Amino acid sequence: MEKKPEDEISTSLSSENVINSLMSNSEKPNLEPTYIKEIRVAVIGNVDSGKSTLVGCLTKNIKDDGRGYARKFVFNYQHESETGRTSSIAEEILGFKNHVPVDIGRISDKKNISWKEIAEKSDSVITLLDLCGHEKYLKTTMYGLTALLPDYAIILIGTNMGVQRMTKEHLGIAVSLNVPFFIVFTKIDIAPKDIKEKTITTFSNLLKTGLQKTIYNVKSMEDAKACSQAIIGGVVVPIFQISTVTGEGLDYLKNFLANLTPRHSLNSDNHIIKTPQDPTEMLLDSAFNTKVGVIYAGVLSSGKLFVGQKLLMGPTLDGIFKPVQIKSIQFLRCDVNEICCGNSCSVKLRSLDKGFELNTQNFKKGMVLVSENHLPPTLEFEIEAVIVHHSSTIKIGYQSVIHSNVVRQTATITGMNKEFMRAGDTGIIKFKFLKKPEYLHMGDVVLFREGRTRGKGKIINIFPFDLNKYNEEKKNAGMKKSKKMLPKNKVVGVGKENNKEDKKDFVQKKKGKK
Ligand SMILES: Nc1nc2c(ncn2[C@@H]2O[C@H](COP(=O)(O)OP(=O)(O)O)[C@@H](O)[C@H]2O)c(=O)[nH]1
Ligand SMILES: [Mg+2]
Repeated sequence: MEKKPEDEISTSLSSENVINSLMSNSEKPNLEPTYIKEIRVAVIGNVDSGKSTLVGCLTKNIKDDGRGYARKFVFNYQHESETGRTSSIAEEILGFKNHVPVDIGRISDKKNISWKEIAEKSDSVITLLDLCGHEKYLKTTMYGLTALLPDYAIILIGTNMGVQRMTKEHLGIAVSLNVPFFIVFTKIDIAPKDIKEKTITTFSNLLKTGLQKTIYNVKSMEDAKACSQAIIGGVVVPIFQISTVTGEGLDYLKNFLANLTPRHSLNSDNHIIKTPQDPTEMLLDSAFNTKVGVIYAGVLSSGKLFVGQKLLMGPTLDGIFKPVQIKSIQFLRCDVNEICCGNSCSVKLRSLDKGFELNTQNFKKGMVLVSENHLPPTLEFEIEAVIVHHSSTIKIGYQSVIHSNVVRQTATITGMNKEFMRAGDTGIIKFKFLKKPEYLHMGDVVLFREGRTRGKGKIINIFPFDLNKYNEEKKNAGMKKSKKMLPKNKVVGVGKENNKEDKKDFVQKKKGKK
């Protein structure tokens, strides 16, 4: 049965190629773990703006034909190739040695071959995260931006199409998460001059007046290099004008990417990635089955990870952590013995608890791998919030989907420091998760959304989680539910038949037969 790609990052990241790669361990040389620096760059923007095409052109060193040629090398799924629409998150890498792009050899969409070759030749790698532009997949795009901890974001705008609502939505998420971003106006080969000027002016004004950014139009290789440093503070927004069909502007963009610095190495306060000396913490974004067992992928946000290391995995649905051991690690599809924080990787684990089986069913979004001295999981937390968009008022009892790093779960507002909040209001909101305790960090950014409602905040309080109280509450809730499910004077099973009969009756009545 085909999985639902929009729902499962687990199906989209790495999957098939990682699996094959992990299965043929003996054939691959090991990589020096600290040798390569990885920089994750999220590609966002409206559907059809050219995101997958740009990822294909940059990573395969090809030009597009304007009819979907280059994006074919990027898609994860057959149905994506057929419809041309990205519904999952695809990753492709671009390697550099001494800030010069490495020769990728033969073009291949087999990531095992190409990634390994690139990794072996490079001293830095840009991982491009091709996200979905369609509104239908907004939750996947939001999850990609929060869970995969991108260092930077490219906001792509089809110059011929103008600035769309989804472009602004994606821009808002990048700003809320403090991810420095740059703008790429693409398809300049087919944009009429007046539309091109209007699109660029409208968006530049939005950045300048709406967000107080300084924009910089990149027009030379020197500009590109200078901008790769200037972007770090998040104030300067470099702007590129390109065409993937004629190739115009692509060299500047490549030179800019070649000189970017991983954000975590800059010790910026608002970045979640810690140092290799801190306790280990890996934020798991996906789990997938392979012939050799389940593989977990994620970003190492703190400390180091090494083969043989004993760690804890959780929180489970019951809010506990289970002991596991690292069996193998892959970074850029290559086996490594050790890896430092800041990089994404996939791991194979061994359960050290006989009662805990490692499988994709008991993997839940929000799980982490941590050392023993980890933070406690929590059900309730407080944020300093601002309501970005809401049509009426938000009160106690309001429910919303919470995004914070790998956490994505619905929560209810259980407390507020004011009676209600409207769009533009700030205040302190207390949330309680509906399904399970989560692993949160003080100071981390939280985004919440429901329909068109958007809010953001910073975690200022995490309430200790009481396992006994939680289990008691769950038991009570379960009892209430089962009582509700068996209403008095009703025999389960027969009701169904009665309903069928009722329906038949109703239809016959309507047709005037009775
Ligand atoms: N003429 C022209 N077409 C482009 C350019 N970039 C992308 N396209 C075309 O635009 C269409 C949409 O591109 P795609 O990458 O699927 O957009 P996405 O939905 O943002 O990923 C495809 O048919 C591409 O061939 C460009 O620079 N010039
Ligand atoms: Mg796409």
